Amino acid sequence: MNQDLFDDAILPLATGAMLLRGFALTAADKLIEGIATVQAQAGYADFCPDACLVNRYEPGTALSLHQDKNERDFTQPIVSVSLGLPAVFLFGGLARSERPLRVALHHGDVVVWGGPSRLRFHGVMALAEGVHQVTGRQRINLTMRKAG
Ligand code: MD6
Ligand code: FE
Repeated sequence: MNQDLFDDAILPLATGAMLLRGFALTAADKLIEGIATVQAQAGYADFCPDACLVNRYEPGTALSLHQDKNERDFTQPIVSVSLGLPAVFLFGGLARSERPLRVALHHGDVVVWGGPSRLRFHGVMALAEGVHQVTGRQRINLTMRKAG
């Protein structure tokens, strides 16, 4: 692999936090297929101690600034995969008042935040209208974290 291209695809956001541009691109089709399969299986969450949340956004939908802090284990990072329509990710500080970075996320992008960044506030701005060739009129976000 071309090392320069590889380096360019890793964008640090803060200590312990980075954007891995396009890292899930080659797996995207299989992920979308897998999400559909898993969501058709009732009760799956009951057997999933290490949580993977699937969130779907339509144009106009936003996610306000929040911390992912319902888990018992903060030693492991959050891994977030974006699929479908682009979005502007808000990546803030440890206090809600800290002005967040605005990061454009596209199909196949992965954001990781852990260590000193694990409890940073983050959110998603209202999705712009659009149609994606794979997901249609939606963005799918996979959020993975160690739950218990
Ligand atoms: C995102 N998602 O959609 C970020 N957090 O890019 C989240 O921050 C998130 O989707 C907790 C639970 C579900 C989520
Ligand atoms: Fe979150």
